[in-house]
Amino acid sequence: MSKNGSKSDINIVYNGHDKWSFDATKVSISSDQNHTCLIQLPIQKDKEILKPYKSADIWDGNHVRMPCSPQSKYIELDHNGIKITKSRWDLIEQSLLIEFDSSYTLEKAIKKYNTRYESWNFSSLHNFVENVLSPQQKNSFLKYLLPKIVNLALRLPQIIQCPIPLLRQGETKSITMSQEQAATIIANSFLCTWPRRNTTKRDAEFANYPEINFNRLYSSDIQRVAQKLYCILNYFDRIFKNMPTGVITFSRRSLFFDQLPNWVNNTKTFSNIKYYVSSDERIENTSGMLQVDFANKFIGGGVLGNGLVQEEIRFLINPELIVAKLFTESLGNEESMLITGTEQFNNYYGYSSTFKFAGNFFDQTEIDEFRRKRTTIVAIDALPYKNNLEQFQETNILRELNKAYTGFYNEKNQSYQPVASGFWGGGAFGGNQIRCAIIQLMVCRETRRNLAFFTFGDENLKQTIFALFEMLAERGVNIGRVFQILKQYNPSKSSTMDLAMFINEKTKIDVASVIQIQPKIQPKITEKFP
Ligand code: AR6
Repeated sequence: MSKNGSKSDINIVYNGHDKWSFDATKVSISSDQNHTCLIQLPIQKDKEILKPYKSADIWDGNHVRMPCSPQSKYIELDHNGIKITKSRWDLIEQSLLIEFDSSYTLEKAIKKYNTRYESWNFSSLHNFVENVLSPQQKNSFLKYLLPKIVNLALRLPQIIQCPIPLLRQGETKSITMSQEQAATIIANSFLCTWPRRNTTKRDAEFANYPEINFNRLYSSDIQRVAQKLYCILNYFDRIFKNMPTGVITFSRRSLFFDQLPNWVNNTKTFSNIKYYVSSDERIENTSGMLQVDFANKFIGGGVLGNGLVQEEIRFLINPELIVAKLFTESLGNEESMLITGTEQFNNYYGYSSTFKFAGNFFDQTEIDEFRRKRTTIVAIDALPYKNNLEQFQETNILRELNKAYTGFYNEKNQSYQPVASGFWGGGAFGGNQIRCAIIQLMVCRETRRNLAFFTFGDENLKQTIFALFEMLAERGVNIGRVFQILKQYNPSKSSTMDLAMFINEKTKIDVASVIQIQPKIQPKITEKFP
């Protein structure tokens, strides 16, 4: 990443055989039963203010239950001991429109409208505000930032004036909103106002949805919470200084069985796919590519808890991604989520336990005709593997191929943004890293996308994976054959031979000339995608 925060380090101008252009990526925005716009259409590219789309509140199982809905109520006993129902939003307003002199006041306020959760523990929030922040920073948070967050949260009924549909399993649906609408959603999450989202009981209405209120974060690992809160507060600080005027689209994709490719008898070879393997680039710096989020089936994973690997970091540097947690039911096997238009606000260094907020990032990504940053992130969740064998079983290989396919395929068959990815499923989820690379290469070939693959600092794997890709292309091996080979690989029996060598051995038989896997010098990314 360059110092000024521009994402142009990997300067890819791609004009290969299947020409990629920015414009092809746009999902046109029009409100219909599969696309809900929370703002009025048409969206003008210039600075005109985006107005909220207005329609009557709906309080049902197909929509987000809004904290400001007239139907959001709680029960109180009057002085005669008689039960009366009251507006929960009124209570939220009364509780939050106060002066905050410490994080304990904030905890008390939040618990006033979350009466059933008296046991919530906010110790890491207190540690951050009372111990990590300097006295000046603490004062500025309590007197300046927090009242603004409260104000933004309480403007929810003015900023969002129509029901937000839930994006449920089996549905292909999109939601478009302004960055300001995303901001009020995050402010409400910060203040834990979303109703019915606090229980993880199996039969709870939102049991199959990610968490959206921040309460669990406030009791998570002290060090991690501090860095996460720096990111979130910096995001709020930035938007209060200059409220962004862009647009974001969240699209859930769900494919039917008959829309999936035939992998087993697939005869496509790798000769006309372009790939680039790098050990020192990061997915988030690849402007203009389809950037993979190594997701959890509950989108965002542990960003509002202890999780702090690729997905969570992405959600912390582009905090608007957190909004997806409000309405995205857990992803099924043939489902993915595409998010276009979020802005990167934060820089970071380190990873996992060494992750640190590293100040502002000024995102220079250009915007499309619907005012969305041309950043598309595709969330696909790999399967977590406890043992090595499972991941080479046919059903699991097919599952991962189909999962990646739902993310990479192109409905209109016209968008060829290269995929920017890496060890999807190969970190916290324990997958074999060579297998991660091969599977994504297969899916890129099938979807006619090129692949920029990042080995996250591992120079040896970079060499091995590049040589493997070259070998498959040179030997004319097809997708179906690679699928068969993956199925045959038994890590315990082949313990002396890693997967790359195994594929090499197996494909030798396919070709007359025998080529050994050897480290190869690959061209620079600019040469590869000239
Ligand atoms: N760019 C390129 N590669 C990266 C980057 C990056 N920015 N960050 C990490 N890697 P992991 P998974 C590499 O473990 O196994 C989360 O909790 C790095 O080598 O995040 O699919 C989700 O919510 C790392 O080891 O992905 C899920 O619950 C590898 O990518 C779960 O983790 C895999 O990253 C998904 O786990």
